Amino acid sequence: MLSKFLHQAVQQKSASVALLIDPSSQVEEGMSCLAKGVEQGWVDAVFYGGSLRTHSEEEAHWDSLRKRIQGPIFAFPSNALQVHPTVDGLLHLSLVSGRNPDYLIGRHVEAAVYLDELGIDIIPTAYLLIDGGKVSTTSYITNTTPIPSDKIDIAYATALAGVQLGMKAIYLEAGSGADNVVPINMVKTLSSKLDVPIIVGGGIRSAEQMHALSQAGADVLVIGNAFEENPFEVMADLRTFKCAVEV
Ligand code: 1GP
Repeated sequence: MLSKFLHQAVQQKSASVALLIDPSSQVEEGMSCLAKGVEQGWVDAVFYGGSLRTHSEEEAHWDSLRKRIQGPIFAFPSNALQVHPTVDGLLHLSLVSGRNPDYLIGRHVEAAVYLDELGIDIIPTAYLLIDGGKVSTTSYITNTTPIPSDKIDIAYATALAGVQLGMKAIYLEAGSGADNVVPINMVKTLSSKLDVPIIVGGGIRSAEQMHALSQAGADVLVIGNAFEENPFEVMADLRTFKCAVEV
């Protein structure tokens, strides 16, 4: 199901949108808003994951999400051992912008047999952390340095290496709650040169940013913090973004 979602995202003329739900956050008040967004087609998928979580929180959130969201839910985990067995697919992230072996391959070895037994759709994804203007949780937790936002050549070479190693998608991550989204020129360069879906997240807060990143060639936009803080405003922005595309 995740392969199909990414394939469709590439075919469409504007970016698909995924809302990132963190199991450790309080999203209950936004749940009906999210359900409506999925129903109306303003939200194309839910990504599920975060850096910090507990098992009990995950179960409660998962049950609630599954009951109320009539759309695909894909795992976007910091630890693949925490992937829920009934998820619709997994973005299996390797942090190729960093040089921490745990996040390049170590965690993947630990989770490999478990994931194989689940039999879910796994998309190997080159995860590039780009400097978003402040220290991100990902950078701190993984003890890695982001790629400077003006180093488009390094970002391109890193993503290209990921593709050469067989990765099926690129995730450009400015970091959750980033001050600056991934630079438009970086998205443009990578999307024009690489033949895999480009997923972009971190700091997206407005319909204008969605439009600019989509125009630059992003295939999927991921929005987390802004939705947690003000779900109704984000849904209004999504409606503006999607309607502008249809006109
Ligand atoms: C984080 O890219 C996602 O992994 C989303 O970032 O929370 O800033 O929207 P935000």
